[in-house]
Amino acid sequence: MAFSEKNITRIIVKEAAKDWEKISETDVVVVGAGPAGLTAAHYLRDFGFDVVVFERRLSFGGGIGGGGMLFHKIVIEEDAKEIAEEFGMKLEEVESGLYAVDSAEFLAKLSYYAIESGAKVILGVTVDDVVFRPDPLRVSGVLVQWSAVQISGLHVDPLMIESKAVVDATGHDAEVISVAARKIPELDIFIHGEKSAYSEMSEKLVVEKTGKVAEGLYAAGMAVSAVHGLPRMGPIFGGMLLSGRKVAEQIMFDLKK
Ligand code: 48F
Repeated sequence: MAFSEKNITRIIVKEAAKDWEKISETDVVVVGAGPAGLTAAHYLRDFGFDVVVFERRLSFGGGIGGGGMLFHKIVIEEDAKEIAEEFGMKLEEVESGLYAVDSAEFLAKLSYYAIESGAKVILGVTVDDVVFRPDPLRVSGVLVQWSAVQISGLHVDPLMIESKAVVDATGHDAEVISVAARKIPELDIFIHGEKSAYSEMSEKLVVEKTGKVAEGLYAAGMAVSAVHGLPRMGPIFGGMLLSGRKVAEQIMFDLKK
């Protein structure tokens, strides 16, 4: 088989350009490939939407890989067992209603199922702003930049993506919603900021409060806690799975109307 370096370059540039052309207009942008974002991406694809996940880092999983203080286990509670099993996880019931999973297994299987369902995951890209339209006021996309460019501090204009819905699954800082709250005051979003830990309460509230924060803009996972001032919960992850599924269901309901 004959090929040279130019073939490798051409394939990479052409194929990546094809993807970017396609995702410049997509149904749903998910920001962050942590547990909430990956779960949301999987269910959104199941509901038939085109989904792109932008992840700042060059790896999946957000806070999963670190387990609990680097011990390689995470905990899932009974309510989320069904979702974890749908993702093929082997759950070990250690106490009544509490299951332990290896962080590597949790991370790999969530990532696998998000990709397998057809979500396009692009690593090394940071979302640093949103697109909006007045009349009716709504968020209608995101601005994206290579994370490497952001880190370098170079002034490079980003590219823009149009979408019907944006999911902030960026974790504890709710980065996308924070930017929207600051730059589009008409959206009337107030970021309360996360509280100290109360795990049981937090697991329940994070799911209850998951959903739309403005037209076209949704919160999932720990971004929900930041926006609504909920307590944190540490390395118990059932709420992240349930929140990811719930945001997908809400978007399906809103977009199919
Ligand atoms: O932080 P992260 O895991 O958020 P999550 O899905 O889950 C929280 C848990 O990991 C844990 C917890 C619950 O038990 O307390 O902390 O809510 O994943 C967020 C991902 O988003 C990426 C970030 O690198 C991480 O992988 N991210 C953050 N900001 C941006 C971003 C951004 N502006 N653009 C792209 N990716």
